[in-house]
Amino acid sequence: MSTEDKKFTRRQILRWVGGGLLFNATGTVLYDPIGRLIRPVNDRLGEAMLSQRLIPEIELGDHVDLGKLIVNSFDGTPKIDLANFRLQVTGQVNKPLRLSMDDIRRLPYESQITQHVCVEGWAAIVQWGGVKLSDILQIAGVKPTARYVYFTSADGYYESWDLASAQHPQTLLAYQKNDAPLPPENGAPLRLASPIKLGYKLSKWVTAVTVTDQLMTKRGYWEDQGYDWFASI
Ligand SMILES: Nc1nc2c(c(=O)[nH]1)N[C@H]1C(S)=C(S)[C@@H](COP(=O)(O)O)O[C@H]1N2
Ligand SMILES: [Mo]
Repeated sequence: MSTEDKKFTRRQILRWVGGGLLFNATGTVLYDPIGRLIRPVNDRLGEAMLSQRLIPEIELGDHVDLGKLIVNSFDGTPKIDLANFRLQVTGQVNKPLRLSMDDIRRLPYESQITQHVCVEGWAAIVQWGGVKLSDILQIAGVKPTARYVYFTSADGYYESWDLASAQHPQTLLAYQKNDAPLPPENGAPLRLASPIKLGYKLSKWVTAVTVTDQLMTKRGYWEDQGYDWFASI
């Protein structure tokens, strides 16, 4: 038997054992064609364990400074007509919303200094200012059946989050960065900022927030190319 054959056979056995899932030696799922089978269990565990934990705020000091975000956009900075911009909040909510930036600026302001972590191997300490996503969700009134929140962006980027992470008190829709208005390349007028999720979960140029009771096949721009969906830090 050649090495190739052996590998193939081992893989097949792993597949048979896993019932369609491919595990490595530590039991981590490497290949999961059905997803639904194991995901709900992991999600709920993750939601319970990680989503409500508060991340300590970073204190700036002698050796801790605000950092510089490396602009990371899959398709450049989209043009957004700010005068006519409205954030749409729809789906499983009692009261769908269309909010202008003036509406959003009138909501309670929240500021936090947290670390942005990109899977590509860089991180930056950032001061974010904006509104808690949970405040907006509360105004819209999330229905009891709701479990996920989808984010649509002006550049075609899309993301989905579990509801608990979206409602985390440190998950913001930010319009300000490092004590200045949020620059266009970093997601103006509105982007997600949260210390509980990796950079790719933090959608820039958010135009719509859609509350759902299930996860769709398209779960996120990078997730659909193999990156982890929960993406907790
Ligand atoms: N709409 C949109 N949001 C996005 C991205 C993108 O390409 N488009 N890239 C993500 C990635 S991978 C990272 S690390 C951060 C980078 O944010 P920054 O460009 O403000 O540093 O934005 C995230 N949000
Ligand atoms: Mo990233």
